[in-house]
Amino acid sequence: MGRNLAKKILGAHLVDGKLVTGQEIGIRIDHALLQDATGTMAMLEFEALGLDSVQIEMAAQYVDHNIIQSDYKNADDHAYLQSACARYGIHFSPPGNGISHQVHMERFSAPGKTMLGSDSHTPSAAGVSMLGIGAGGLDVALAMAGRPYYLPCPKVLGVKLTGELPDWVSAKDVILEMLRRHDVKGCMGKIIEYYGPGVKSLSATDRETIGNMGTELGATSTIFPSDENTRAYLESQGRGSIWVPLTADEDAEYDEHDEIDLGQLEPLIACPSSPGNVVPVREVAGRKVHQVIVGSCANSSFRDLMVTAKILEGRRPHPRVSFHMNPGSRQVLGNVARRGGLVSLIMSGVRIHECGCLGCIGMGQAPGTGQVSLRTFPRNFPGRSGTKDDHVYLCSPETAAATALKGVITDPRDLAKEMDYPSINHPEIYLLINNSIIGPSEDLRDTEVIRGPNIKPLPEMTFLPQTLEAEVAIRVGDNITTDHIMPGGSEVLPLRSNIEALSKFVFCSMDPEFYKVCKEKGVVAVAGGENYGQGSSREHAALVPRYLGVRAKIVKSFARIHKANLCNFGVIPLVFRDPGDYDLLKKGAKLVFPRLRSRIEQGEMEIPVEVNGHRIITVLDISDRQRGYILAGGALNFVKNELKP
Ligand code: MIC
Ligand code: SF4
Repeated sequence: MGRNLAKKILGAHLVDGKLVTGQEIGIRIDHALLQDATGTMAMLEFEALGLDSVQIEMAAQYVDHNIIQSDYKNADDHAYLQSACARYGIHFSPPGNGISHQVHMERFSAPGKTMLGSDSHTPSAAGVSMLGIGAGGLDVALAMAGRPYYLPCPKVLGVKLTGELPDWVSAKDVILEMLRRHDVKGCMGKIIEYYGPGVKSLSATDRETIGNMGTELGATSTIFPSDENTRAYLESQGRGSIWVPLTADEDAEYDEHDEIDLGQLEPLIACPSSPGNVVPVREVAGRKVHQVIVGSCANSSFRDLMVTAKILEGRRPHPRVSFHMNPGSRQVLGNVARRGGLVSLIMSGVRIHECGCLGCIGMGQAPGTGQVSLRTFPRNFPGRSGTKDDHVYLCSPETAAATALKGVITDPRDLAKEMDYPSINHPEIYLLINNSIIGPSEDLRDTEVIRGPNIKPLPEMTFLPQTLEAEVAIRVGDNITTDHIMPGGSEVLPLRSNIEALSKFVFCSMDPEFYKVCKEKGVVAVAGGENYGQGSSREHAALVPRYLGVRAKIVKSFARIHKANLCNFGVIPLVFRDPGDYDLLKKGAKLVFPRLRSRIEQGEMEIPVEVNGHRIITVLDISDRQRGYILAGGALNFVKNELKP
C-alpha cells in the first residue's frame, strides 16, 4: 500500500507512538516560528524552563502583530523579544519586515521539514511542502527546548486537483471553494493533501494561500508535493540548493477523498461573519462597499499585489471606497516597486501601509458604523475588525480590485469588457533583502534581557484538588472563536504579556460582567457548543480564563489547538456524552465533580458531573501526558518537575 506525502513526513519525524488515526503521536520539530502577540508569552515560558539556549534546528521570532506603538507597551515587548532572541540564539525579525508566515517562507522554509508555530496560520508553509502546524506558545516553547510536539495522529484528506484556473479566478477561490464545501469545522483532525495534475498550475505562493486558510477549515495542516514550481520559487529566493522533490507514492491511500476541477471554479466570497459563509461573488454583486484591503498572510504574494496594481493602473477606486494595501513583507514590496507596481498603486490613491498584520487583527483600519469592508484576509469573525456589528467579506485580490473600482461588490470577470486579465510572472530572481533579520550569534549570547514594565512574570498555577466545585459563569453557542474568548485589537493586544490587565477583557463582547462574576465566585466553569475555540492559536484564551478561576470547560466539541492549550494550562476540556445536557448548564448552575483528581489519575474517560444535584456524564478524551499536565496544574509545572535533576 502506497503512502501519502503527509504520512511520509510525519513518519520521518516520528519519535513517539504509531501513525494510527486518533492516537497520540510525538513528532520532532525542525523549525519553530513565533510572532510577537503570542511570542512574548512563549519566550517567558521558554525562560521559565531554565535552559541556556534553544535546542532546535532553527527558531525565528517575528514582530508583525503589535506594530502600532501608541504608548510604551508594544515597544517594551519588542525590546524584550529582541534581547531574549539574542540571549537564547533565535532569529529576530524586527517590526516592518513583514508577516511571520510570508517572511519565513521567503527566507527559511525547506521542503519536507516540520515547523511548529505559535500562530494558527503556520500551515502557510505548505507553499514549499513544509509541514507547518499551529500551536499554543507553550507547545512552541517546549519544541524550542528540543521536546517533541504531541498531537492526535490526523486523518489525511486527499484532494485531487485537475484542470487550470480560468482568468480572473485565483488561489483564494480554491480555498474558498473548500470552505464552501466543508465549512469551518469540516476538516478538524485532518491534514489536507493536494495532489493530481492540477497542482502543477499553482505556484508556490498560490499553494501558500491555500495552505494558509486550511486553518479556517479546522485542519491540522495542509501539504502539497515539492515539484518544479517549488524549485523555481526557492531558486528565485536564492535558496535553490535546499530543494528536494517530494511526492506521494503512485498508489497512495487517503482516509478521505475530494476532487476539484480548477477549470470549473468561479470567483467566490465569504460573507459576514464567518470564513465558511461562502457564495459565488455574482450572488452578492451590487452591494455597496466602503473599504477594500488587499494584503495579510493569505494574499500578499508578488502575484497578488501586482495583479491588484495592474487592475488599478491608470484608474481610481470609486469615490466611496477607501482602498488599502497591507504588504506581507518588505521583500514583496521592494519587488513590486522594482516592477513599477508601486507607482500604479500610489497614483491610484491606494493607502499603502507598513508590512504586517494591521487591520486583520483589529490593529487599525476599523470600518465605520454600518460600512461594508471587503478584504483578502483569512478571517472575518464578528467584531475582529475592531468595529462592533461589522460587515466584513473575504475574497481574492481580483474581486477586491474590481469591487474597489466599481464601488459595489463586483465579479472580476466583468472587467474583461474593459481590460485583458493581467497574468503575472513571478520574478526569476527576487530582489533579496538578506540583512533585515538578525541571526543568532555567539557574540550576542551575553545580551542582557530587557524587561520593561509591560513584561509581567507568569502567574503561578495551583494543582488540581480532589473534588471540584464550580459555578457556570457563561454558556455560549456553536463555533465560538478565540476572538470571542480573548479579543484582539489595538486596546487589548498590547497587554499580551500582562495577564492581570488582560483578564478584564475575557468574553467582554458576549458578557461584560464575566470578569466580575469570576472574581466573585472564585472557581468557575464555561459551557459551550460545537467547535468551541476555533480560530487563532492564542493560548491566552486558555491561560487568562484559568487565571480568573476557570477550571473546566464543558462543550459539544473542541477545536484542536484550543483543546491542547486548555490542557497546557490545567483547564479540563470535557465534552457532553449526551449533547442534550447542554440545556442544563445555564449560567449560574452549580457543578460538583466528585473524586475528580482520582478519576483523572486513573485514566477514566467518563467524568460524572452533578448539575444542581442532577448527574450527567461528560467525556475526557485526552492523552496520559495531558492528564499529567492537568493534575500538575499545567504543563509548565509538569515539565519543570521532569527537568529537575
Ligand atoms: C489571528 O489571525 O487570529 C492571529 C492573531 O494571528 C492569531 C494569533 C494571535 O492571537 O496572536 C492566530 O492566528 O493564531
Ligand atoms: Fe496576521 Fe491576520 Fe495572518 Fe493572523 S491571519 S497572522 S493577524 S495577517
